[in-house]
Amino acid sequence: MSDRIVSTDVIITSPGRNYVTLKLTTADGIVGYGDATVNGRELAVASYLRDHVAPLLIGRDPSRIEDTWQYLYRGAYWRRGPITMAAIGAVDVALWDIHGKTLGAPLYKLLGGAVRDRLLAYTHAFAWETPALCEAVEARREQGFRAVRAQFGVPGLTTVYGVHKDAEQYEPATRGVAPAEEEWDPAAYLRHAPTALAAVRDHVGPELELLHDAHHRLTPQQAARLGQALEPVDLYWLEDVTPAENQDALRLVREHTTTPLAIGEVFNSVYDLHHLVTGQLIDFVRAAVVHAGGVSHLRKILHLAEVYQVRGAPHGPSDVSPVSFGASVHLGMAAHNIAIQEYMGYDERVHEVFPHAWSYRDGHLYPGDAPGVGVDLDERLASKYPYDPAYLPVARRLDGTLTDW
Ligand code: CS2
Ligand code: MG
Repeated sequence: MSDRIVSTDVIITSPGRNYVTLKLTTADGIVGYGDATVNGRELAVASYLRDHVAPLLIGRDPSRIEDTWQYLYRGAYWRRGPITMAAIGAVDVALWDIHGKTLGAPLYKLLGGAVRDRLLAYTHAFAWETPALCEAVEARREQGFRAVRAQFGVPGLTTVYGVHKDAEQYEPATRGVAPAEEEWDPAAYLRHAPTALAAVRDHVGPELELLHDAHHRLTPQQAARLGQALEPVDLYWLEDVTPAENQDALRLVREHTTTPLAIGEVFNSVYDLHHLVTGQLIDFVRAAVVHAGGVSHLRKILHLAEVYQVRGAPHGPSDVSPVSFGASVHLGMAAHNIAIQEYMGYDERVHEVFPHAWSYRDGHLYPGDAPGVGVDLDERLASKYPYDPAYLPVARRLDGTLTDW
């Protein structure tokens, strides 16, 4: 007789930042974990799982991964959206984890096996001033990274998202019951960005891959101008230039620049990006295992993208837990058109709470050969870090109007 799911648990822990983890246990005693973290909306997805999904899972055959995905997606009248898709993603990853453990095989072997020996990673460097930014990028290269995202301060502003003035790592969310407020001025940013990034390119030479993230804050015309101005810098990509809802914006940007474009960390399903892919308006799709319905759905997105020579580059900030990050590394090992995986890195406490088989070495990621996803949860340690409200900041332009994410 096939195995059955006999219990479900949703565990929220905050070892430096909040994570939501789904734990499924089978009658045979096999445990699978899935990540359901939605930065700043953790309790909403925990409730979706506990109140609306967990009761449907009891008694199910855990090997029916695709059927369970279809049941949770098509069976719910209210489809898509970040909360629903993160919940479905958590179930999907937990089921793949159980499947791998049942068969004694690491996830990437179940996804068709390795198509590469190692997965290229990129990480972040930031500094307020340009000389310090050049040093920060160089320091990342010394740690072995071959691809680095560079973010910088803007003269005239006092704050810029992702650029902490006195910290080596940045954390996207800040503790508290309401978002912090930051400043934003597109004109000041556009005056400064080409100079800052050209200085970094001069400093590091031609070989290091450089990336930059505009965090959805430009109009199509501003984004087109920026893309053009950055062509001599030879970026690996320019990310999230315009708000994700207005997809036609990318047509205008595309028509004016050969700078490669990446978008999609906030996309939840293939329906959010199919026009971008089929219209060949982007070069990289950044959807993540956790936010785009798990391994099963991200794989479908990648298959569509493959037809149009659009490559995958999954989102991997600190707010993607080591569980779905691990699943993403397995997928990156097995999916031919994944180009690169973001690896922001984790606080030491996070590594301790989520012991994992995946590893980083010399600019690359390795999934490891533990069965399933190969990431555990130390529940005793997790319970020492209770949920602590934290939010992404919001930004206002200099006249006080709220700007886009
Ligand atoms: C960023 C993230 O990693 C990235 O590319 O855009 O820091 C993003 O802002 C956060 O993950 C939002 O939760
Ligand atoms: Mg980003």
